[in-house]
Amino acid sequence: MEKLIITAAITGAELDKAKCAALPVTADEQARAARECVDAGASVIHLHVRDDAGQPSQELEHFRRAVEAIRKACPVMPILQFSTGGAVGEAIARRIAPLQLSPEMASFNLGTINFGEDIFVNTFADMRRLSAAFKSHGVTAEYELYDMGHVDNLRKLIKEGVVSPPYHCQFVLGVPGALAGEVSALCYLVDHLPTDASWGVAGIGRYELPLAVHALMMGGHVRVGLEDNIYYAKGEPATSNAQLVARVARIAKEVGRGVASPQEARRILAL
Ligand code: KMH
Ligand code: ZN
Repeated sequence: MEKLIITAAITGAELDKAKCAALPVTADEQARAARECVDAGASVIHLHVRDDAGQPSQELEHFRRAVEAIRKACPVMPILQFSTGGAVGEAIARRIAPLQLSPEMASFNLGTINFGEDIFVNTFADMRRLSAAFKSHGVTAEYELYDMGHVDNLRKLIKEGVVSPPYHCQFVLGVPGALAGEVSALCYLVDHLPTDASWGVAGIGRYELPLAVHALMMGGHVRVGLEDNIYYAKGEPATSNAQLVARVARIAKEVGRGVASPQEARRILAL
């Protein structure tokens, strides 16, 4: 089986320190978190950034300073995967903007969902616009799928020639308002992917650990981190992103699945 790529979603856009004391928010905190996650086995950092007030931002300068801090803190540079999802409600033009910095990867959301009490909007027009920006800045996409129909959306975009390989897919399961993180849902999604796609899974909240364990046995990759889940166990807050990464790396090693370094992940993802 291919080595396991662990992605750490370290910050997200929906949380703050009042909800999660361990959440890295400043560039320095994000750099420290990224370093600890790489040391624990992560090869990809899914990156949202914040402004000086700690609010979610898609501004280039805030991405720049986070990247700079991470570069300084990490002797082995992880793959940085910028978020083009941003915070719920953010306009598509602002979400696309960080692609101008040509990160190695960025997220590409494949459809509209309810997101708690809000709506996370990703129309086909948004996706076409996003794809054009990925192409013009030479950025590799990670496709985010939150619902069963999102595999059909991917197939439609492929058929229309809007997107082209590689198709790295992340199933983000358990968002309130979208598909729950049941193993049967994961199996459906895996079975319906284009044959040349690779996949990973990000279970939200209580789904994080069981989906991670299933994915690593099924040959998929895994995303964990405080963006997705703030608990280590029921009623026990996670103390850091690295704590969540280390557990997955430990389980992977126990079951004989090697964990990819950032360089190995670059090869696997054809970056
Ligand atoms: N913050 C969510 C509304 C992404 O990073 O691409 C969207 C999100 C997805 O986090
Ligand atoms: Zn995100």
